[in-house]
Amino acid sequence: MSGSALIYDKEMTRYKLLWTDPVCEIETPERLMVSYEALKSKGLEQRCESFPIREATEEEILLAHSKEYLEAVKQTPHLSLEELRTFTQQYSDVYFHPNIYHCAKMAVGATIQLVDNVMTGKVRNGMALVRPPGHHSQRNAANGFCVFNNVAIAAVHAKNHYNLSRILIVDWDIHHGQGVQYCFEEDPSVLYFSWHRYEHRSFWPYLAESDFDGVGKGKGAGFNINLPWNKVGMTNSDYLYAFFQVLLPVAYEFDPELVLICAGFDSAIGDPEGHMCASPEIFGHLTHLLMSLAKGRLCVVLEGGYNMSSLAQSVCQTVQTLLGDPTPVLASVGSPCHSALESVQNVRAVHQNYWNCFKHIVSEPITKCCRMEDRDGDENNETKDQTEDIVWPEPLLRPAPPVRMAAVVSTELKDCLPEGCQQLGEISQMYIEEAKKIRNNHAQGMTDEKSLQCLQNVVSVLEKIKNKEVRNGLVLVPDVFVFVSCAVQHTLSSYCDRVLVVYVGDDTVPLDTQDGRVLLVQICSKEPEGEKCVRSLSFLHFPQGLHDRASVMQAVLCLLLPMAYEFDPGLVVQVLGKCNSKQEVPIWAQLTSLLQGLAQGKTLALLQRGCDPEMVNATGASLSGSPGPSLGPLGTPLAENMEALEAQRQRLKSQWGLLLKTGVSSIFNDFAKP
Ligand code: Q9C
Ligand code: ZN
Repeated sequence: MSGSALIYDKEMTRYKLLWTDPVCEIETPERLMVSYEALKSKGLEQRCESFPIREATEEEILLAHSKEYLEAVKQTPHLSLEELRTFTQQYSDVYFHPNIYHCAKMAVGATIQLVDNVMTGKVRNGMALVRPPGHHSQRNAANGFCVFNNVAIAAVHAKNHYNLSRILIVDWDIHHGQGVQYCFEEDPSVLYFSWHRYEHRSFWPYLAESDFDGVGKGKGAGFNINLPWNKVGMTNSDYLYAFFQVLLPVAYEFDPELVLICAGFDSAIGDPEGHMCASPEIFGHLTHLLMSLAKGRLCVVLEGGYNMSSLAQSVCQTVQTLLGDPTPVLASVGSPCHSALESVQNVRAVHQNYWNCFKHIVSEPITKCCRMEDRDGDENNETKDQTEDIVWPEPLLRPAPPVRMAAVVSTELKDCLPEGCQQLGEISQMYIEEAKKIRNNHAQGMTDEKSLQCLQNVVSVLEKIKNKEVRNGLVLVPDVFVFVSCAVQHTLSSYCDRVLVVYVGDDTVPLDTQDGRVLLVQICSKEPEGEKCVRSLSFLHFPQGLHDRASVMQAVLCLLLPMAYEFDPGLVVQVLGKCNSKQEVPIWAQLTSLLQGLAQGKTLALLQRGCDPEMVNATGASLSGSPGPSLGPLGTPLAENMEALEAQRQRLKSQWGLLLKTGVSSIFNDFAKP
């Protein structure tokens, strides 16, 4: 199963604001036109599957709205201009038009079509480009440019129609989707995550329930996660920090069967509403990080986004990632700002009773305070023009190498590899010479012909990656340690500034990490001898073993990925020793998929010859772009493992901004006075 759907119909551009209203003037037909045109001009639209669009039925609309409200909206096509204005006035920040009811039915229909095509396996994922947006609309009310709640309706539809019991909704729009929150606040089968500009309740829609302590009600307590941004100007680092330290740990623990995104791009740079500073490329990464959940079933649905170039670029970044192209380059990822650290810590603390992944947090009761330095004042008075003057570099193209993966495995294992995987043929004389040179410099002990041949294969794969002929490589080698150092040395001397090595296993990896160009992260169950932590070497150590998936995922999401993103390698080398058990296959596969977000997806996997064929299979599948297998809902991580991880974080945090924590007074508060 593969392929991405793009659901769009020009009809949804056929309504607009008919009178003067400075609040609503940003919501224009152009928003949809520029998004769609950008997808076409970048050749992305042509690569997606298109499906005919339909209006939602009344029955479907009633899944999230009252009969009275539907009947009222149904009358709007027949109202005069004056009557429309009056009708509009009963709601906040929204306008009506004679054709908006028709468009709103199409927006819901498009979203349901997307969900149906994903759920029935016609495509793996997709995006619906719709207007009007949906996440502010409520059972009885239009609100914030929204008429019907597209995503909420589609979630209820998916629950009913496919008997789903766990749906994740990620709302990365810069406004709080209070309509979605209200719809599911008592429902534990729909986990709603929203980040939003809040500024201590001084930003629209000014609701107390948008704060971090809005956790859901009754049975749904814990299944609503609000991350308020109390300052404008949040960056890529803040967004990634929120994903690594809040959303992803919870999402993996929840183990959704379907992921829906309320994809507003008013959270990107240049937006007159959001005033944030995250680049369009970040949406490529946010999308990628969600693509390994729910077997890849991911439905992206447009919400806001009011700067035409920022919006169009962000939509393209999102769709290109859905299609599986290499993830974009991100400029300088580092420490989140203090306000973001504080918000994140508050959310984690308030959710510690609901989520195992936050259980280990020791914190004092949270007190809401409005920090004086957070009151910057004038930002809200900035005009639209000022934000439109902001400039940023246009995202670079993300060309995909013609071959996604090249592999060198023994004949018996060939069947383990996915289709389309290139088998390495003749090795050019140049690489044979190069391999000899490397052996002479780094592996004098390697004397047998077979090993030298294998080294030629590794060199050949690395050269193909360098020349952009191939994106990933997988090689089975006789001795991972000898080959990992050869591979790293060759890469550093020929084309990369930095290499990330991820090793799963207990033995000591003989790698020279002194010059800071190699970051070695070792996932192990035995406490390593000697130095436990220098900048370029870190041990994620699990004294109670790697079978404790909850702890391992926590380490991957909250430690490994943050360090890796900050390190920003030019190549990832994944190394797997022999002694790994079948049990670890799903974790390794997930890790492999997630690491595809680094180094524009360039990975060399070195597997010890004789390792489990299922490992070869899973690695090949993940490197080819298959979503990792589900890990099942994660249980409680073992205390001793978590303590070891926290100790490691304490050692590492001075070097990696994305590992910092603060906000509450606790023994883990990195900013507490000694
Ligand atoms: N600064 C969506 O993004 N408030 N709706 C405007 C003027 C309305 C946003 C206030 C914002 C609604 C889908
Ligand atoms: Zn918005």
